[in-house]
Amino acid sequence: MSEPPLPVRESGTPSAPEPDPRSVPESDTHCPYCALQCGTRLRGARAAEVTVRPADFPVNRGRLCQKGWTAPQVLSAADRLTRPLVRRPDGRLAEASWDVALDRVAEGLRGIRDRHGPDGVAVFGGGGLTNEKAYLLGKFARLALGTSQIDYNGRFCMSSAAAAGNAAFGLDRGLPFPVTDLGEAQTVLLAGANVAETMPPLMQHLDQAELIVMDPRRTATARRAALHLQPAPGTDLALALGLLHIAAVDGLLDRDYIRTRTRGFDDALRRAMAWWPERVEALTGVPASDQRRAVRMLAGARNAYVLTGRGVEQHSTGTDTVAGFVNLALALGLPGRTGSGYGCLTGQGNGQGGREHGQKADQLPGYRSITDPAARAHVAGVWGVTPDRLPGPGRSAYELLDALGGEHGPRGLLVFGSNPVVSAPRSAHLTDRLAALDLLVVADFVPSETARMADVVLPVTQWAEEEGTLTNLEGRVLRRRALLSPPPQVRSDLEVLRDLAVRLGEPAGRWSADPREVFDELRAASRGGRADYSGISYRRLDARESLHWPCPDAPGRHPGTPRLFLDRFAHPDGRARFTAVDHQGPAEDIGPAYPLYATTGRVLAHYQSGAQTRRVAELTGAVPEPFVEVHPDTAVRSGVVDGSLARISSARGSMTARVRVDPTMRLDTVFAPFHFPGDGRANLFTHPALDPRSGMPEFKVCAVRLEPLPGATP
Ligand SMILES: Nc1nc2c(c(=O)[nH]1)N[C@H]1C(S)=C(S)[C@@H](COP(=O)(O)OP(=O)(O)OC[C@H]3O[C@@H](n4cnc5c(=O)[nH]c(N)nc54)[C@H](O)[C@@H]3O)O[C@H]1N2
Ligand SMILES: Nc1nc2c(c(=O)[nH]1)N[C@H]1C(S)=C(S)[C@@H](COP(=O)(O)OP(=O)(O)OC[C@H]3O[C@@H](n4cnc5c(=O)[nH]c(N)nc54)[C@H](O)[C@@H]3O)O[C@H]1N2
Ligand code: SF4
Ligand SMILES: [Mo]
Repeated sequence: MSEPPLPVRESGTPSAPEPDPRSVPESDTHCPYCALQCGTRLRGARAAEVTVRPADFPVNRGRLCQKGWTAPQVLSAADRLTRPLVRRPDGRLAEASWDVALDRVAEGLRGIRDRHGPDGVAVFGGGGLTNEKAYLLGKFARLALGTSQIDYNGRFCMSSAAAAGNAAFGLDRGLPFPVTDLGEAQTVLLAGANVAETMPPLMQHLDQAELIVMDPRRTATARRAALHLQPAPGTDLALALGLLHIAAVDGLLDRDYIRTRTRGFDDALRRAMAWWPERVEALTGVPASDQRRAVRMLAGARNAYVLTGRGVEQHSTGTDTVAGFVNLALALGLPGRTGSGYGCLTGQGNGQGGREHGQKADQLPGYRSITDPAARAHVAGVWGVTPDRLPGPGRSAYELLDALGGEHGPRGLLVFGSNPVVSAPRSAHLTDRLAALDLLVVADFVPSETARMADVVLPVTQWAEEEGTLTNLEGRVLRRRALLSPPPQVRSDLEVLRDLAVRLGEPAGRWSADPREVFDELRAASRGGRADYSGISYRRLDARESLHWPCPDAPGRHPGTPRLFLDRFAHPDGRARFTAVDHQGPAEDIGPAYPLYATTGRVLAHYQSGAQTRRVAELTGAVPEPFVEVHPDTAVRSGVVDGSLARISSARGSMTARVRVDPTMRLDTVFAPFHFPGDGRANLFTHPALDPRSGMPEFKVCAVRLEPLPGATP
């Protein structure tokens, strides 16, 4: 797929006069990247001069990772989008005025709607959007477009843990406790999480604990562990069942807790009893003695936590697998106790808030269900419409992308805050789907691989140029504060949505683009919902109050809820639920044609699709190109050598990557990061099988073949 060249900008941003050093602006805000949302203090009068240092914030306590330190460089990226771009008849993207660009979008959307009905247009959002943006995007889809077809990249992220958390606890908040509580732990099980690379400042909260790390690779995190369990990809549920089995047989269950605080234990245990240690060892490769040691470490600790990451969640059996780990935690009496617990390590900057305010296909703000008549009536009331104006649930993310441009699928797509050309599974197919659209609109601040395919590209503000709120992995609501004003021709996502809504015939009074006003509307929409923000205000956040939702607008000032479930779980009877789950293999197994498991994930230096971090010299210097980790013996068998280029192929497609031989890899498994574009996309080979309960794709396991790149010199 050739990408049309981008226009050369005619003139740079006019340079401002030299700032007076005594009046250099400063701003306390948070990192633009991951869900840890490290507190930062920015300083600088111009984009190219912004410096960052850690602010006084309990989550990162004086630390940042390499991405956080270099984040300001994206503000002045050489190819930063500073003017709207519209595709011309000759196929080239050319600069245009906002009026021309927005008219083209509105006209295109209206035309598709006339021909195909409101579900002919779709919206794809992101977990990096502020709460205000996520909220307004959901409202825009339902009201201004009238479409049910909205979903977002969080579906690819923590949706399995969310589904399992809702089922077990009656509520989904990634960590139901502040990260500082982890400092009390004696033992922490990290199941499929590589926090030393994905959330480095979190490691300081784990310094006191003995870590058990469950990962097919010997990661930086695994190297810090007291015990590293190295299962084959996609076998975690068997391992979780095996650990529960051992706890039961060895008399390590918390019987009192199980009796008084949970339901459904017997059925769950019955399944686990079929997974004795030797059977688990045969399937997973984890020695029975290590399984026993893990259970003793967890059950014998005064305080212990079980934390899951994408490694166990991004599977077509992800929800059941998380349930297996929740069952283990419940059987040991951990959740809902001070100093112990279960949590999912949410990933994106606003991965938590982004899943609460209505950009999900089945959801209305406040973590409400779009099929619940009372929820519809409440939200319609806040929006000033009758409930019958709200569409029903739409397709989940991959199903939505897969349907684009097809006979019954949407013909137009608006993308805010995602780069699915790189990050969605089976990306060659996805690129075809995007190319089949009548209208693709992308709002971004850099020409991402997805933006390069668009008919209209809308240049938007970046984190240091905007106000808003995000909710971090602990459910703590944080203020993003502007340091700089944006480049002159750049608008905020909120302004873009308002301008489009008005062009589509919505009354202007219904669409504020002021973040504070949008937040106040979000508060009202969330009032009484599961994620209740009604007691949170910019004023309280700016007074440096630490506020975790739920925080209802109660008489007096609700202090927020840093710790959930201490008295009761969120089900009506106050009890947590075990789920009776059993192991199932991955959607695709290895065989003669594709003899190796491939798994995918992250490296410290890059973020997600790399759209931002591949524009930072220091980060591309650290990891310049795609690579594949492989055991030396497997490399020999595959005919590839360290440092050469190889092809990793599945039944869906091939990725090209530089070979990194690593003797700590399993013989049957290779690993590739998904941060790179073009032929280096790991998602060219990943499997799009979806978890039936969460819609999560099988990013973490499929069958591949490794071979030398034809024509490349070894
Ligand atoms: N540097 C960096 N940090 C990030 C991000 C980033 O892109 N870059 N993204 C943020 C986001 S959105 C997220 S979701 C988080 C993700 O944070 P993590 O979940 O820590 O990240 P991953 O690397 O996707 O997966 C973690 C580990 O799972 C292992 N794994 C693969 N398959 C399996 C399996 O079948 N079983 C088990 N047990 N483990 C398996 C991988 O080897 C990998 O080391 O990181 C956040 N932080
Ligand atoms: N193979 C494989 N694939 C994966 C994963 C994996 O582990 N393996 N992990 C999955 C996970 S966990 C995730 S979270 C996804 C993430 O994948 P993506 O959704 O592609 O995430 P990003 O690369 O962060 O893309 C965000 C895009 O939006 C832009 N952007 C950032 N902030 C804003 C904003 O406020 N407004 C607008 N308009 N644009 C903004 C950025 O410049 C960037 O182009 O990838 C998934 N894909
Ligand atoms: S750990 Fe996450 S929030 Fe903290 S500096 Fe790194 S990317 Fe930013
Ligand atoms: Mo994620």
